[in-house]
Amino acid sequence: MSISALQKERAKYQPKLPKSLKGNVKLVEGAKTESVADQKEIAELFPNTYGMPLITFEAADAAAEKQPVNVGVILSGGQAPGGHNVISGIFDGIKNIHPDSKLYGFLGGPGGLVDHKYMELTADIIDEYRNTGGFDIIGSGRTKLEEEAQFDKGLEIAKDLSLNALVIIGGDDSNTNACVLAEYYAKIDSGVQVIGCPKTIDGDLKNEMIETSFGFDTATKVYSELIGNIQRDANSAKKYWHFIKLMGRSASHIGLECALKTQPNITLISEEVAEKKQTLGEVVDYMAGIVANRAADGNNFGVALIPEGLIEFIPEMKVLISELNDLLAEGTESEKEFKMLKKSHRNEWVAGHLSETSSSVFSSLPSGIATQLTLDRDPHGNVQVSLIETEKLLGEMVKTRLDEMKEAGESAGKFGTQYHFFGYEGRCAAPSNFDADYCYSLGYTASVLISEGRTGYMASVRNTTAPADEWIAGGVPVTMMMNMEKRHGHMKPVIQKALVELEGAPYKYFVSKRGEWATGTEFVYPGPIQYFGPTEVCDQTTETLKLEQA
Ligand code: FBP
Repeated sequence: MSISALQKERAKYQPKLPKSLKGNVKLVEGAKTESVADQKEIAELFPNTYGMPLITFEAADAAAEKQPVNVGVILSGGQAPGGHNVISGIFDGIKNIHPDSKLYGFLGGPGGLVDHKYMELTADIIDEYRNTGGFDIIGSGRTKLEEEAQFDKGLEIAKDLSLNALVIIGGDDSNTNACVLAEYYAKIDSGVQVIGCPKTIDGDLKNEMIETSFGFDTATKVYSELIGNIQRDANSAKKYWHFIKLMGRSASHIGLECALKTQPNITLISEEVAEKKQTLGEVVDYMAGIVANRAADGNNFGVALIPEGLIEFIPEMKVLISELNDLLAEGTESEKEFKMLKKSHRNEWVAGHLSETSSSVFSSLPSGIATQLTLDRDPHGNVQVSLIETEKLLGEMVKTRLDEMKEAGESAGKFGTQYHFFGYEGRCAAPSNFDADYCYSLGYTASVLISEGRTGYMASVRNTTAPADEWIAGGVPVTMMMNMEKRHGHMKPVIQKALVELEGAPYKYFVSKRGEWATGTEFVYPGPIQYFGPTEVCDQTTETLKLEQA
């Protein structure tokens, strides 16, 4: 396989570990834990894994002799930079426990466990993937491990391979399922432990004990580089407004972090829109106001960041989407009627079959977007919100608003747009030093939790704005992060998703600055991720973490 010069050099990088993991390690039990909410229900659902103590690892003088451990690892869900380093951390960790330990990778995500598709990860294979982006070492997938039948199939292969433990590297849903699996394996006394690792570029798997999910640092650095480059282009040509949609299924952490790094003119935060119950029209008015103000100063250019999940946070759009899901549900009489219509008559028909409010929202949308809402559905028949080109929707609506303002003599500027979507280009980048170190430490921590016989824990590495040496490694019971939420009509125990906190320091700092960034041109150009060079350039963590831990 030919590799780039950077990859060759980067392979030599030795990720940093917390001091406590470098030699012999001792486990220190902390306080017993409770779930964040719904304690009674969660305790009843997880009798074997509820209430376990927090764990931290500390350096020890001597270590007891350990037996080899066999571990199976699974990558679950969307790619995030650093996954390969979690795996190399597990590998080095279990080899340090005993050279005869073995690591197996299940192929293509959780489905690999159920279908018994796996490979042994030997030293040669691991070495090829150290410090690289991507999940291609074993692949990932979105099969949900939810059914006991799947757990039993998994146990068959775990027994065949004499596995002591499974490590599931995933987001909130995958770790919720990891916890259910841990509970089931404990209940039936299977002897197989389950450990989770916090992954997702979205940054929404975090709490008191999990400071950040891995991949967020690198992905936001990649997007911020690109945003900075576009800002410089905008400030050079002075003729375009760039509307940039940023990945992140639900929460706006990515948009907020990129805004803190690059200081664009407009950044929408979905959580704020929901809190203020803003209408689509109000969001458009806010954006058009900034465009018009800049135009009045002779600045017919700018950059706007739009979070991918925005649409579902606008209350009236949420209602509209839900009405469309019902109206056009597969197999219903109304869907059949809709399909019989000429394409040119469909939007009018839909508007006539919605509630008064939804009908007026639907009719206010640019016709291409309205059509998209009625056509693109997922396998369950729901509108595919992630496919909606929100950046174009807002760009077109801002243009219409500005035309109205022009007619009323309220604005005289020009408004030329360019549209972008940044998502996939950040998910498999070579991990930053932070993610390379953090992921390797998470994997190594998982191996120690396994050798200590723990199950139902998530590997945790804290104090991450300090140098890696001072990071605190340990484990957090997954049940501690859970609450009960309604999913598909039923109450289920799930890990609480972390949205942007409107009382949090990163958001408050952003609010204190966004006025200046809107009118002035205060762009910051972060440039590409640096892997070699001065520590203040290479080892910076996210602005979000810095502000949260200040
Ligand atoms: P995870 O939550 O699984 O980490 O995935 C995050 C994400 O990258 C979202 O930001 C995005 O909406 C989604 O995955 C895209 O999914 P897909 O890779 O299936 O297109």
